Amino acid sequence: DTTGKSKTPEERTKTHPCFNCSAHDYARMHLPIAPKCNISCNYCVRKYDCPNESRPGVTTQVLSPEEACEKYREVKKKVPKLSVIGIAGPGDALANFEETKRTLSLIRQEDEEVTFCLSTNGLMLPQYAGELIRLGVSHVTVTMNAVDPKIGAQIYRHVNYMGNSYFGETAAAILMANQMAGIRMLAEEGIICKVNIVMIKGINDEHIPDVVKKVKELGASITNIMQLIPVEGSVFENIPLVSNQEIMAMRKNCGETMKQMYHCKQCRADAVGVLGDDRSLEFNACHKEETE
Ligand code: CLF
Ligand code: SF4
Repeated sequence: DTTGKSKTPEERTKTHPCFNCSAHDYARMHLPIAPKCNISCNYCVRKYDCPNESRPGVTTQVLSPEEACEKYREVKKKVPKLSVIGIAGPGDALANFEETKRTLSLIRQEDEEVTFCLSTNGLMLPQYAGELIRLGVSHVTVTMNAVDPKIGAQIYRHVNYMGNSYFGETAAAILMANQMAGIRMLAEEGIICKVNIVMIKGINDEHIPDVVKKVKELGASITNIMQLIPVEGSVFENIPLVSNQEIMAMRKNCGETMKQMYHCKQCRADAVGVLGDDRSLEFNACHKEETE
């Protein structure tokens, strides 16, 4: 299967606005086909989009793979320089693997060129990395907030893996082992990996440089250190905010280890357009009443 392989992942980075800030005039479109999640992060409230790669407090309407493909056809006509299709929730892309696979396959049947990007918590990456590569996914984001299970145990309530539920340090250890193995597998195959890290005051803030060193060793290309925006009703709803200065200082510090992202817009799971100028509402017939 060579579909989508007309360009190498590096060539695709040239027109990927998240992985390359000089590609800012290219647009991406998220297809919200993945509602379920297989872990439980303490900063998450599941009636909203996954905050690992989304603006908190936004609820996206889920589409079927067929509806998503139909929407892509419409949007492609109206959005110039649409270069990237991303699967970023509203839950976890790989906790809904059948939908993710079907959506990407449908789109590839009618578009040989568009770049496939996907964001995940990484739990199922070792299982699906090979299939993602066969589907022509060239860019993957894994949200990885810790590399020490003791710290991870303060961030994740549980992990549902292979039919069992795990808690505490066991849960964190399973998740982290899979995130790390998954990133390594993808990077070895030439897939471009980004790691999102949610900076949580008093929990993982001092630990972030260690996370960055580890993911560099695994072969990731860039890290995106993000502010935790506390969501009402989540375990972390009262966590103090990390200031912009603190985020910038952390990125600068970690920039000595590897490339940092400075332009993330914490998009919706159905974001459409260039970064920073979201057109999702224009293309959401049923979301017209929603305010941002
Ligand atoms: Fe989407 Fe994410 Fe792909 Fe981009 S978003 S799946 S890598 S196509 Fe981009 Fe949005 Fe930040 Fe994500 S600005 S939240 S980094
Ligand atoms: Fe929520 Fe995303 Fe964590 Fe799942 S991975 S619990 S959707 S923040």
